[in-house]
Amino acid sequence: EHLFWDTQPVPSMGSEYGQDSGPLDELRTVDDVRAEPYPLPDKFEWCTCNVDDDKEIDEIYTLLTENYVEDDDSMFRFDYSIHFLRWALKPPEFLRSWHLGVRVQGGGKLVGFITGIPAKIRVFEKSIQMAEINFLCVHKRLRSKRLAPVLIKEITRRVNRENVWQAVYTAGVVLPRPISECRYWHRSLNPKKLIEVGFSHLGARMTMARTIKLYKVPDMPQLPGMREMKKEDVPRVHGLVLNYLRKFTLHPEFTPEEVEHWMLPRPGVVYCYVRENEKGEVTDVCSFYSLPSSILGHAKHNTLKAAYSYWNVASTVPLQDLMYDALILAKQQDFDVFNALDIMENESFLKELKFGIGDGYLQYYLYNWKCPRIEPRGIGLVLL
Ligand code: YNC
Ligand code: MG
Repeated sequence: EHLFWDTQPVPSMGSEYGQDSGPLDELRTVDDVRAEPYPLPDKFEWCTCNVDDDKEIDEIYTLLTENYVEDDDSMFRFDYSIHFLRWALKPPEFLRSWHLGVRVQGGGKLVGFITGIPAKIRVFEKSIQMAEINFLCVHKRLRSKRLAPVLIKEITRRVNRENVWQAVYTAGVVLPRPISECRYWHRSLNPKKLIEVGFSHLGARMTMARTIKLYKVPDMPQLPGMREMKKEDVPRVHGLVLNYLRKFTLHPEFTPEEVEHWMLPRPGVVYCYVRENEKGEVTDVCSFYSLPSSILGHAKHNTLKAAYSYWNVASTVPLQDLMYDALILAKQQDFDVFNALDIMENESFLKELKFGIGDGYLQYYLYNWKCPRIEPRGIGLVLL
């Protein structure tokens, strides 16, 4: 049924593992890994993409903007910005060789892409150096030709050559075999536009005026001491995030440098706010990232501005109150919708803050690792 995935070190669909955790493949060394890239069909060649090069990042941006993930009805397609892609692909210790492209032979058009970034991930009681795999994309005109398995095998080879043997990834599709099945929830900030573009619908017995009133939020944060995160906050925010994430079965183990990279505000990319109390101590932090979607074939609107919930730690206030301020701050930044998964402790505020459940699922996967399944509330990892 899965001609490719059935050859890979992933659990088969029906399998359950009691308390068993560990690699699925036999242990190997870097010298056991083939030194040559996998062959591509004629007419194509591998390239290592340099995301610092303006021309190359433009090609990646164009490939993804025209060919990356769409919703089931092809109404929206992710539109990751160039600044976002550079941020996503250049964390501390990133490897250029893990930014893998496929071109038409002779340095021609970029038609395929997949990336890895390094991350230390804790799952159950074990800390593992992994690759986070993302941005798998094949040009629409080259679909269903089995290029994706070659991209996956080649990124795996490049990751293995760095002595890394496990990976984590998410996808909207079901493959062998999810460790967790999570759902997106959506909080309208600009309901009129969301209804106009078909993202949401006017509820039964609701008028537009009542709907706008229902989703209205205050102009200013409601908690005292909310402000943007600054560089000086990194050690304290690192402490808060590291300590908080420990309670989840699957979570990253960030260094201070990674917290600085992933959380310091970048306009148009990532937004992060802290609460500083009367004594000048930072006690709470919330963050979200900007991932717009192209609205396909709409006369009036081209872009849906979506904020995605990221790393949030409430230590002196209810998480719900912190996330209410996150909604207010996202509205200030002109986002149309605020999205959050049902992971971490998000269930504690989703209904109360008027999020509605989405239709899609997000499946979490590990490569070459067997372990018991994890409930969404045990997931402490957000991939971009
Ligand atoms: C997918 N999303 O099942 P079987 S998420 C993984 N992730 O294999 P072909 C996928 N595998 O079932 P197409 C997949 N989607 O026969 C499909 N597959 O065993 C499998 N879409 O290949 C599929 N981006 O080339 C089947 O299919 C085989 O031409 C079919 O290409 C697929 O980034 C794709 O949704 C997704 O661009 C590239 O449809 C294409 O359709 C496309 O004939 C729009 O492929 C964009 C899109 C996916 C976003 C993401 C995470 C990817 C994870 C990949 C797995 C990583 C494993 C770990 C590697 C490192 C290991 C170490 C250590
Ligand atoms: Mg293909």
